[in-house]
This record gives sequence, C-alpha cells and structure tokens, in this order.
Amino acid sequence: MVIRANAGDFIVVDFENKLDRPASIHIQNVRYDVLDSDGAAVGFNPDTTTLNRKRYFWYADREGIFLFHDMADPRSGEDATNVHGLFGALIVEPVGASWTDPVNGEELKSGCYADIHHPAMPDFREYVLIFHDEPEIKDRNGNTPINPETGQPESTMPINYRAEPMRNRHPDCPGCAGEEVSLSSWAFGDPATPILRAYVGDPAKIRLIHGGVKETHVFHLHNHQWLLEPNDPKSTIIDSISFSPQQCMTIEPLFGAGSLNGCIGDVIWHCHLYPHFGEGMWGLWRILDRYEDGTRPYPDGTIPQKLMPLPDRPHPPLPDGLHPGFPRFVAGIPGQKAFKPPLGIIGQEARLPTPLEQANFAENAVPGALYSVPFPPDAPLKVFEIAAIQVPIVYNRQGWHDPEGRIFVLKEDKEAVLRGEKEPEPFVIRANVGDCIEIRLTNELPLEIGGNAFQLRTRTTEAGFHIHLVKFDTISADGSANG
Ligand SMILES: [Cu+2]
Repeated sequence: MVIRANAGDFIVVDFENKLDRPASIHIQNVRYDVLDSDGAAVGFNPDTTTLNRKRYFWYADREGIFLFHDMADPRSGEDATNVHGLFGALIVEPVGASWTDPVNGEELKSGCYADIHHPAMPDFREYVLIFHDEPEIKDRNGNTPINPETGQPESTMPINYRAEPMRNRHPDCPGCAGEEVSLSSWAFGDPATPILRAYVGDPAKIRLIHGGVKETHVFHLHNHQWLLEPNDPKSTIIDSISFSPQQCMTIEPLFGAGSLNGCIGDVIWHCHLYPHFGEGMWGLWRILDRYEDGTRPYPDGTIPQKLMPLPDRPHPPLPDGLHPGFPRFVAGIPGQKAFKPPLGIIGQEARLPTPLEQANFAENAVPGALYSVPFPPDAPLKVFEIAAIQVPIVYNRQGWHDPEGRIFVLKEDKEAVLRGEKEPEPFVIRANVGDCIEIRLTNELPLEIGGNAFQLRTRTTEAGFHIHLVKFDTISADGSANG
C-alpha cells in the first residue's frame, strides 16, 4: 500500500487489524508521539500494537519517502509478517501538489504509480518500487519451485509483490538457447514485474524502497543516470546504488525518461546481485514515442493500458501507419527469439530493416544507433575491433587456473593472448570526453561451457557488449535482449 500526502499535512490513520495476531503500523521518519503512535511495545511505553483497532497520528513535516510496516512482530522469519509483505509507504509531496492515476487521469487514493502535478513545478511520473527479502514462495501445486536446469529448489526475489524468475522463462522457443532470451517479451511475453511507463522526455522520480529486513540489493537502471547527491549539481553521476533493509531513496533520472539522447524502448532495471536478478528481481521502463490510447494491441495481441500525457508537457505525437509507436515498429515474431537489430550485425543473423523499422530510424541513424543517436554529427570517431574469446586464465604462481576463462581482447592482441605470449587482463579501453565510440564485437567463444562436476554443460551461443554510464541507443545497442 502506497499513500500520499502533502508536506505540512497532519495524518490520521484508522488501523483495523483482522489478523489473528497483534499488528501495527510503525512509520519511519515522520513526526509522531512515541507514547501513542509508535506501533510498537517498547520499554515502559504503552503497547501501541493492536488486536482490533488503533488510531495513529502522523505529521508529515517534509517531502520524502516514509516506509511503514508492522512492528508488533519485527522478526525476519516465515512466522513473522514482514517477509509476507506487511509493509508500505507514505510519499509526502510538495505543498500544493496533487496526484492522479496515470491510466485514466482520475484522483488516486493509493497506488504505486502516480502522476504528480504542481502549479509551479514540472509534473512528473512517480514510480514506487518496494524490494523484498525472499519469501518462501510456492508454485501453483504448492511445492517449492525447482530450477529446471539444476533440479534444485530456488528462491524467489520479488518487487511490489511480483517476481519474474528465469526458471519460468526457460528457453523452449524456436532458436532460443539459454539465458539470453529470458528477459525477452518477444519470447515469453511481458514480465509480471512492474513495467513503468513514460513518454520520452517525461520527468520521473523512482521512489526506491527496501521493505525487507535481511538482504541488501543493488538497484541498476540501464541507459539512465542520476546524481548521487540530488541537491549538488557537481555530484557524482551514478547508475547503480546499493540499498539495505528499510532504506528509502529518490532516484531522479537526469533528463527524464530516455535520458540525454531521448532514447525510446524497453529499458531494463534490476538488482545487480545476479542471483536476485535471476530469481525474479527485474522489471522494465517502457519509454514510448507515440500516444498510447489503450486500444492498440502489441505484436503478441495484449493491449496495453492507456497512458495519460503529463498535462504540462507537449502532447505526444499520435500514431500513424508508419509510426505505430514502440514496440510495434520493431520486427519480430511473438513466441520466438527476438530478432537482432538490422544493419549492425554481420553474418547469419544479418538483415536489412523492414520499411516500418526504416521509417522510425532517427535522423543520422547509423548501425548500432538506429532509433536515437547519442552523439553529435561532428563527434570524433574511435573504432575498436574486439573479440570475445576463451583462454585459460592462470590466477597465481601455484597454477590455480580457470580452464574456461572468457575475456574480451582487441583483435590485434588476440593471437598473442591465445599463444600465451600476452597475459590475459581485464579489457580496458580509453576515449576522450565527446568521442563517438564504435564497438565491433566478434563472438569467437565456444558454443558450450562446462560439462564437469561443477558446471552443467550449458550452451553459450550468444555474447553481448553492455556498457554503463555512457549514452547509447537502447533498442539497438544495449547488448542484451530486453522487453
Ligand atoms: Cu538484490
């Protein structure tokens, strides 16, 4: 549950407990009387948890994110309430702000996704994302979910009471091999996890919350950055941040949805701890180029909800025959592996753009930057010819080694590395601020890895080159297959 108030509001919460155990609402960081509204039974205070009804008083003295949860049972285990989801947040907006439902523009009583309006400040999209610990989720038959590859039980890592683990997106589609398709909506449909939506350029605030009590997560958002210290324009610019149990922070992506280069498409966000990512902790930010009226199906037949334009911004252009709006101009076949983007690929999967793709290219489009061009036309060009290769990596004089080391190398160094004349090292390249960088990647990896006591034999037919913090075109250069 996410509720909102304005700074300066006095808030009365009438809490009714219908559980068969004491419960409460304990809020963090707003002002309240600890003797009456702490929602806990602490020290010599009265017990402010309840089996029936309790009224709590809060004073929202400033803007921000204020997590609340049950403090009658603060334990972390399955016997307690936190891991089962008994938490939420109060978001305090500026004085004078109002909020509406992004789907229909109507008044919003509660909800994770809101459009925030203000008479003197820019409107923005507000997305509240509450990350969890790992609840003991059962499958539809009441059993602990099993990873189909390992045969072992596996955890589930939710956001906003949803999770999209890779085990449910197991490659059985034509042409699919392994992990590289698990994030693809072409192969498996959209994930159950939040799909945040905006028109390109919309200002946005992600209200990032850790509702759990045990584990740390790392929030990472592709192709967007934000200031580590929002009120300091000289602050470090980041695109990932660790956050621990009960921490809350506002992420305000610079330049809004689509970042500096106005990219459209599906921007993935996820926990950077890979086990969490693989066990469900990811979602998409769908950045739209055309008005979405809630009637027009995606390629797989699902009909997305309407998205109200922010009223203080220019109305997004209406779709037409050649510009049906993302993702409808992207070539693909639902139920199958996503196509590679046109023009940028040499070899078996090379293809020319369809007329629809061509019509949606940005002005000055080049292979690898088709739908948004992240550099000015006069930017100096640096080209790197790179290969991904397998080579043993020896870690020390005692000969501890990884027989299946996998590294990027400059093509001109490849033979020397493979012959053992040049030691493998992490691949580091350099450029100057303002350069346009063209990466030409050749995948020379073996088609499989493992097949021993420690690693299942796994197909690894695909490789990508995903970069952080610099600008690129999300649809054609993310180095992944998202959305
Ligand atoms: Cu995590």
